[in-house]
Amino acid sequence: MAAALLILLLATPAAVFAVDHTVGDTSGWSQSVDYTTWVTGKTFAVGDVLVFTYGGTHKVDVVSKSDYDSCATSNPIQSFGGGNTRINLTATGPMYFTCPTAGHCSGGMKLAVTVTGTSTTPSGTPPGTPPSTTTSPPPPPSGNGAGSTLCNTNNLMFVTISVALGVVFAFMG
Ligand SMILES: [Cu+2]
Repeated sequence: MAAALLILLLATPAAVFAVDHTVGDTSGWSQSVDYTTWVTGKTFAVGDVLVFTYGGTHKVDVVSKSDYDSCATSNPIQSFGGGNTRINLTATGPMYFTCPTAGHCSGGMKLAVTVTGTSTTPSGTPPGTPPSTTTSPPPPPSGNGAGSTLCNTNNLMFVTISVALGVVFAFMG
């Protein structure tokens, strides 16, 4: 089981290591959390998920910055209810959430996050660059006498013997 899991991890692209952020942690989406404090120090990346859990008196609205600032509730970009809402973060930039229940946003039930690019992708090494495996011999020189031909033959024999020894040692070890 552990080996299978390891293989799965190794074979899985980095995007799978997305993070579920439970908004407000154990307090959830409620009036008792300061979400400005909650987001401090957290990183929200494309591919991550915001998980809102809340009671029946609340909802989750995705709103514009101006509606976030003013707590306007009449024109949400998206509106969710039901107590369990998962917001997939699909684009970089700021996102704004409020609770549209009267008085809740102005009471602090509002959340602003800034989504960054995928943080799990290591930088510097572009994918798809094959390691340099130059095992093919150089092209034989044309009409350059027996010396170089003999040299090539010796090299080939040396490589063959080395590989054979390597296989033997591998089996012994
Ligand atoms: Cu509310």
